[in-house]
Amino acid sequence: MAVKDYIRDRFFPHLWCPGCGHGIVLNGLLHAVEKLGLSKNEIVMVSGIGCSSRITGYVDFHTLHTLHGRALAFATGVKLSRPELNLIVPMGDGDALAIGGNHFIHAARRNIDITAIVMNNRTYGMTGGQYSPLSGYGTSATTAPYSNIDHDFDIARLAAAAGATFVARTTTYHIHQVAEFIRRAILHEGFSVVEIMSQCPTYFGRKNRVGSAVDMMEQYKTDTTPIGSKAKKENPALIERGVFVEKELPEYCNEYNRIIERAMKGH
Ligand SMILES: Cc1ncc(C[n+]2csc(CCOP(=O)(O)OP(=O)(O)O)c2C)c(N)n1
Ligand code: SF4
Repeated sequence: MAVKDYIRDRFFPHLWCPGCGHGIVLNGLLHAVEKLGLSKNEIVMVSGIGCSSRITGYVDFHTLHTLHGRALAFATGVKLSRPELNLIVPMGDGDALAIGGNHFIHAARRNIDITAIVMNNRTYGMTGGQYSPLSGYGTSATTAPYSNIDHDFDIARLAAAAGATFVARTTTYHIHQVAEFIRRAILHEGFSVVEIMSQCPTYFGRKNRVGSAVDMMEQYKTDTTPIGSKAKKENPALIERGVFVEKELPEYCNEYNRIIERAMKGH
């Protein structure tokens, strides 16, 4: 199947602003799925609410557009009832880590076989540029006109600490890595997290005067470095890109089936 066969033509043109990074993530996702040769019926994509969550409307898989912050809870239900399907959950940083933060931690802890894609634009794009937990100290937002006093945190480290068995990070500038990490995350059996730094020129970009979408992507190039690089040692402020965790641990649906079998046998 070709990449375009996975798209729902009827929902185009898309609603993202010119220069939004989320379309690049969609591109990477489609290439990952095409490379894996998955049939549309083998994929269930579940999303919450946000500009990022709109991805679900544009792909011709089984799709569920649910509640803000609750996509992983819905996806957990789907996966437990149909473990043979591939569950993909695209989320914004607000969706995944503000209102949905607890679901994120516990899905990781359970190691349920779901691919979580976190599109980190450091803002609530859909609702007009309020600050999110990932905005960072000293940034400006609609709700922080005199600068944000909340600190951010590292999504990849949180995911790893909570128990995710595949954790990777890249940016929309590194489009080949976007497709490759999503492909590996889908193949991985267990909870996988791919954080993709994805620019919101309309709100984060404008409020923080960081230039155009192209400028923001240039910054993804200059502000990031491969994991463990020499550059990171010289400049600790650089953000690391790459695969942080890739390990095998018992997967939740398999474990659950094992418990059901034991219960049926009565011991
Ligand atoms: C329960 C609930 N609370 C709040 C909202 C309003 N809301 C919709 S999207 C959103 C945040 C979107 O930000 P993010 O998840 O980071 O995605 P982005 O739009 O930046 O891609 C909020 C607060 C909602 N729809 N439902
Ligand atoms: S508001 Fe930001 S995140 Fe939403 S579509 Fe526009 S650029 Fe993208």
